[in-house]
Amino acid sequence: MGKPGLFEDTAFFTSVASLGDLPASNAEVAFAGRSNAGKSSAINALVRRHRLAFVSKTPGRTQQINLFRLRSGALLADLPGYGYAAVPLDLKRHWQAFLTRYLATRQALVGLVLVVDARHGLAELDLELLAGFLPSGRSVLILATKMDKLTQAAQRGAQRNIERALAAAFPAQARQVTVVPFSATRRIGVETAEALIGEWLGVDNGEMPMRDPTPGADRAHKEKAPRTRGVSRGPKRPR
Ligand SMILES: Nc1nc2c(ncn2[C@@H]2O[C@H](COP(=O)(O)OP(=O)(O)O)[C@@H](O)[C@H]2O)c(=O)[nH]1
Ligand SMILES: [Mg+2]
Repeated sequence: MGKPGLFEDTAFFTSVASLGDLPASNAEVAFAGRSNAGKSSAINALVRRHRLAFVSKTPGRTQQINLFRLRSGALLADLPGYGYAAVPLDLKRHWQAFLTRYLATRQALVGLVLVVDARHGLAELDLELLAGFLPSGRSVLILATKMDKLTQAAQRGAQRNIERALAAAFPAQARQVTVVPFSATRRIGVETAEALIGEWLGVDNGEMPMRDPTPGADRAHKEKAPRTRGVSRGPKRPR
């Protein structure tokens, strides 16, 4: 005990509804997934706060990027959910295009956390998102969440289904993707997810790029870019 955790003291930072309003960032981890998959709940479980990210009773509501700031200065981005049936088609297209552009242009992005309801597995839109992101060479963590709703045997089956679908769709990029069984309510997979995200953010060696290479990223905002500080004592990953 006594080691400050990666997500300790995480605080709400800002919300943006357009990409031009994104703040400067040195390192960012984005949470994407279908509407209602459990993105906000996963963030809350990781940061050990009940209501930091807004958990919605009405699916399809989050239509902005909510950003949270870690003690290290890195940002977590809670992205708008996709695929909710009741959202009008042109609005759906708008948000899909928005996500695609965010993933393609956000230089600070070190990795993508894709939150998937383990009972449903990977949906077409999840595969499309991965197809757009994996060629960048960056890492993906798939949180197969709501595992608490499945029996032990069904949990193993759900994970296997996701891994098989990945291997079939992206045979050359399998090494970029890690599937972790997860539950926000039962706190399954929280430590594994934290260790992996910590690795992406370089908290094990305290190294992190200090400048945002995004063109014009510091133009719109007066805020000082978040800086790393005291992040060298993150949890070591078992090898
Ligand atoms: N049983 C269970 N319910 C969950 C879990 N994660 C999220 N939920 C529920 O699923 C619904 C959608 O969660 P939310 O985090 O708002 O999803 P988001 O739209 O992806 O951000 C809410 O009713 C949550 O309480 C989980 O791990 N287990
Ligand atoms: Mg949400």
